[in-house]
Amino acid sequence: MIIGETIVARATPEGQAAIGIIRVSGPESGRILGEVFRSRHKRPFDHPRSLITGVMHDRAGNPLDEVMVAYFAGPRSYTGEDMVEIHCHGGEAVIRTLLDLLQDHGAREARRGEFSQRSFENGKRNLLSVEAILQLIRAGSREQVLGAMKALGGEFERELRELHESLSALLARIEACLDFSEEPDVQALVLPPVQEVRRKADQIQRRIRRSVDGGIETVIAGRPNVGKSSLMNAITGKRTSIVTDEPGTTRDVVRSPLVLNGHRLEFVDTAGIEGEHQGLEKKADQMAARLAREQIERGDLVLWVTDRPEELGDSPILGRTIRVIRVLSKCDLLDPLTRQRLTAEQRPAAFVTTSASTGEGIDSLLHAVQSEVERWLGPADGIPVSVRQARSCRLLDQAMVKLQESLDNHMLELAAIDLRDALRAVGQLLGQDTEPDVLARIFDEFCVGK
Ligand SMILES: Nc1nc2c(ncn2[C@@H]2O[C@H](COP(=O)(O)OP(=O)(O)OP(=O)(O)O)[C@@H](O)[C@H]2O)c(=O)[nH]1
Ligand SMILES: [Mg+2]
Repeated sequence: MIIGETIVARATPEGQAAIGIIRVSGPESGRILGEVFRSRHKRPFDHPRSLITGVMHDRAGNPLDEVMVAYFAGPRSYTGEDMVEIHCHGGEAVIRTLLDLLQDHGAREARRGEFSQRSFENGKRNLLSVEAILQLIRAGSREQVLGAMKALGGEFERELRELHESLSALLARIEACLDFSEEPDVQALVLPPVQEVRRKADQIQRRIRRSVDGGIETVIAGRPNVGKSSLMNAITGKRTSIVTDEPGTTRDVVRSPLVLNGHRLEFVDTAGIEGEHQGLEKKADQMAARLAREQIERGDLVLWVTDRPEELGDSPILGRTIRVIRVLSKCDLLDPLTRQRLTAEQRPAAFVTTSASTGEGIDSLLHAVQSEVERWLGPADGIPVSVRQARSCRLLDQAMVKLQESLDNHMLELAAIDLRDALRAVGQLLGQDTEPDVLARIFDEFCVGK
């Protein structure tokens, strides 16, 4: 990246809107603004960080739009450089014309995430807060907004720095003990700080929310005609999927979104599948079954539906699927004796009994889905971590487990190695010494203009 260049991009999305915002950043921002903007009242440079009304002009003096501009003198700006924000009318042609004008006067079109990258490289933001901004923009629910704001507010960073300090202190203590490891009270000496780092590391692990791209795919699967589509409609409260009494009704994959306690889910209704040797006659049926299997493999969570209690233990095709909730459907059709037996047998969370016809059990099913998602990803308003950060969290977790083992076995040398691993993981989470290609990947996920 060449810091000397002045960059320009729209900050608002394409399409018509009341206003559009264009951002300019770099040393030439002020010069360019002076050339294209005229105001009858004030000069933006005399009133930095305030909105000034005026008109944009091309080189020939033609007025192009009435706008409001704000001038930010570096380093007091988002990027840390001189910046201009232009609030223009939100028409495509207006914005395009102004972008061309600004480029004509020497600005270059910004790459994705370039504004944030400059803010990072100029020391305005660290990697954690840059990534928190990305999570905030992507948040799909109020809870996720709250979670991203916790990270942006520095809460996560503070906890990580505390853990980093405790780990370093413990390492120093263990290294000091290494020469005396024969002495019986060495263990007692390191035990309290070990408990403290464990507590801090656990707290961090508990409070984070791992991210998945898009909604959490929750696939509804089972044999034909067990009531999958009816269940999908009952869950989402919409008639997205066709229901008939004939097996083989659903062929295409039908999707319906739902926000569940702050988690963005995408329910996916699939065609029925039989065991491996099903004799499907029609090509369309065969293709539908293949599509369903692919969905099951790809899904984040599978609701395996059956209408026969004796089949609750079966899972013919769930080989590699990790997260499965078993659902007994059509429970309104069960005879009272079977119902009684099932209630008596039912271990908590082993399966959920539902009826799409009466609505029974739908809430319990949603509860089970929520618990499963939170067990996997953490709470919806937890501090969001990127895939990169999630990897570091896993390393931290592994290092803490090994640390405990090494200490249990009185191997202080090994414990020191584990502590260094843990420190490295926390350092990665804090964005210290991040490789350039990792940085490039992070900023590439942003939109242009951010
Ligand atoms: N009594 C009762 N009938 C149900 C219930 N849920 C579904 N059914 C009936 O079961 C039949 C099949 O329902 P669907 O929802 O189409 O089942 P499906 O699993 O999607 O079927 P395919 O797409 O063909 O695999 C229909 O006649 C539904 O009315 C229920 O909870 N109780
Ligand atoms: Mg169906």
